[in-house]
Amino acid sequence: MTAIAIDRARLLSEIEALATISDAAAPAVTRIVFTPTDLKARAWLKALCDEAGLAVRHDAIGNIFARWIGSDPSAPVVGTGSHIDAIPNAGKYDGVVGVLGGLEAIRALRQSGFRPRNSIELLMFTSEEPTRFGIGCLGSRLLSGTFTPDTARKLTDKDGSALEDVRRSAGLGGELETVVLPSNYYKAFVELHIEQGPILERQQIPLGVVTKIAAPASLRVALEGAGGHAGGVLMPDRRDALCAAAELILTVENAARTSGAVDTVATVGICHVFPAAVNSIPSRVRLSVDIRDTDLARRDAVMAALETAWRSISTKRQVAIHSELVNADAPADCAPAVIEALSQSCKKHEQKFLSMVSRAYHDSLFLARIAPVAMLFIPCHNGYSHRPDEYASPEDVARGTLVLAETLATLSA
Ligand code: HGY
Ligand code: MN
Ligand code: MN
Repeated sequence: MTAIAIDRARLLSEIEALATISDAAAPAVTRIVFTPTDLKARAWLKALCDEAGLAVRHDAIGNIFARWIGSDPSAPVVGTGSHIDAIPNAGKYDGVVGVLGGLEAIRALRQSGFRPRNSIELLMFTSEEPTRFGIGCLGSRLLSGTFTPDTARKLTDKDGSALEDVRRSAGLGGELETVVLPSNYYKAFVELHIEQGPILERQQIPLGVVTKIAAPASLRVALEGAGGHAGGVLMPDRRDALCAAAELILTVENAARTSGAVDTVATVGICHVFPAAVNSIPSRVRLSVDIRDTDLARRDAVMAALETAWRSISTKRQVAIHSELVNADAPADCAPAVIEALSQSCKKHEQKFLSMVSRAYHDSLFLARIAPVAMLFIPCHNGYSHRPDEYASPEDVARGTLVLAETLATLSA
């Protein structure tokens, strides 16, 4: 076996090429699951995996698997991968670094003469982002059994199109019951990803070994007040849904800021106002609330405190407030053996690394339900992500890919 050599130029040109398969003008990237653009990107990726000599398949929800068959094809598989769907007005590295870096890691290992005992499999997960169907990690939730097929079949997008119809129109046959994997399918799973935070860059450390993935929760909140003429209804008579929403939004921010821990974060990312007319009192508001923490009990305590705060807003303002839980997932502890393999790979390549938590959620959060997982972070400039100026340097992308390749070799030898 010769030294592992990452073809940086090829990898970076593939990241750039994928970024052009987008529904937004560069430098933004938008690639929503099962849109024509997403299907084009999937076909492009499959062609690359075919070219690399991998055995490519997809499942009923569209997760793509590209396998390098090992000398013991029946042994549990070593997996790597991430997602290529992108939220509106996103960047070109979120998820993509883990998919194309994973592919490059496999190609570099094949080139080096390494031969795995355990098959090594690249995964591209369907719909890591919640944009279209309201919940993230759809593909990995179904793979891990975290989500039942019946629950998935109830999902519709904002146009009312059912997931079942959308996936079948995208050419995905079979039943969702066939997606779940047995718990011994993967020996280990390693996901390479940009940090989506500022810590590595601030501390000038080139790699992060993730030991824990935060617990995400999200809710939909509907507020129902009374509309009316902006001139004719006097203030004491109003039940303004947007003013109630404004107060509610500040309770979300305040709850995260005063939880006693910096690891509690909360965001209201969507606010739809009805009728949204300059001279009409808002009668209805729809909000999304995203709450996360590395500590499950603390996150749940914040959620309970918010429900109490919202009830008092509702009473005080005579505005009905209804919250619907979309997801409340447990955090994941990464597996010591995979953390160790990543740490040893960093040391072998004389790279400093930081053990850290992931505040973003990832498909690894759900793969952790059925396999030992860990993640490898590379810095992203200013921690920017989910915005067009998301940026990871060629050196950092290549370094992360090299350490990933080394780790895959260690785990599959
Ligand atoms: O929201 C997240 O943490 C992920 O980027 N979907
Ligand atoms: Mn993302
Ligand atoms: Mn991501």
